[in-house]
Amino acid sequence: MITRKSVNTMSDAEKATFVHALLELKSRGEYDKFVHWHHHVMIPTILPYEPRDANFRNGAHRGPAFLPWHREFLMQLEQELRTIEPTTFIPFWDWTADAKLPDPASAPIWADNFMGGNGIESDEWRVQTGQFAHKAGKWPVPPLPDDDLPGPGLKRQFGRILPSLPTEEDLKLASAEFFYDTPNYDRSPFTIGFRNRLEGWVTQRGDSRVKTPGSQLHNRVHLWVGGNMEPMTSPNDPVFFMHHCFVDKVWADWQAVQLAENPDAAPHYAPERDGPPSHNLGDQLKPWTRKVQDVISVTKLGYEYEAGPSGPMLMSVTKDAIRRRVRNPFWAD
Ligand SMILES: [Cu+2]
Repeated sequence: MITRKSVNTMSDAEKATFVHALLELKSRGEYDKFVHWHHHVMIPTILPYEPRDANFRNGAHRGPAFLPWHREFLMQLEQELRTIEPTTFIPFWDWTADAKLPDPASAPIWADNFMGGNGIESDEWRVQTGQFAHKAGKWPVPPLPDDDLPGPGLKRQFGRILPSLPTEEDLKLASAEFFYDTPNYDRSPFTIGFRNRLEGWVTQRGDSRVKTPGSQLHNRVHLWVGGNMEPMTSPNDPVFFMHHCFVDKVWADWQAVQLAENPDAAPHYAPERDGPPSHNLGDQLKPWTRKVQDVISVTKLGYEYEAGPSGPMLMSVTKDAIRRRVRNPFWAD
């Protein structure tokens, strides 16, 4: 069983091992296929009455398969990293913890011994510190599709597009959702469900309880980091995987709560069938072989999440609720 830890509880040795595995994978020419997989999954998977537009929905985003596709994607990377460093794992970046810091740029994830820090404007927003910095010469990244920033190298622009990371309070709006996803299984701000919330499409337009304008949760983190995290080639920034690892942990926590509270509604995924192609429970997670239904249980897949600060907090609230329900069958929250 692989235990994925928080970036904030990893030892320096574990960080060094993880960084080494990434750099080695890159030098072997095996990392860039992850960027291409993410980029090329832009296959439109639309229902007959929907617009013929790849941006409407694709096999990995803006629909129910967002979470299972990225779960498989993370496992594919982790498996390859472990052929280089057999004890390594993908750590999760709890951005709600960093949102509490006076300066999230000072968080451990951006330290010199890990992901390196923000970019600087005088150098086309290239990252200056750590092993992934352009000048360290170990992490080649092609130019962004941006005429104003024509040069290569890893780039970040913390807080420039959106000024803040999502908070614990923001995340609770997603964790409190009962349905995994609902028709039309899209990215409308009005589409109800855990997946659409966590992906970040339910904005103030769709729900007045949302505190900050603009993109939420998963999407907001891509935009807050900026630079290479903006386009569909976002795995060019290795922080992509730590971000998505936390998204996957939030899903795993939600699944555990749902299984405890509403076991009859398992597998807690929708649609089971007749939804957009590539997004149904029995559909294949392209370009790999596993199907959505094969990646529902993290335990069956052979990994678990270390109980980070957000885990027990979410669970303890819910455990109380479960206890109340078990004791009193007529209880309603
Ligand atoms: Cu993402």
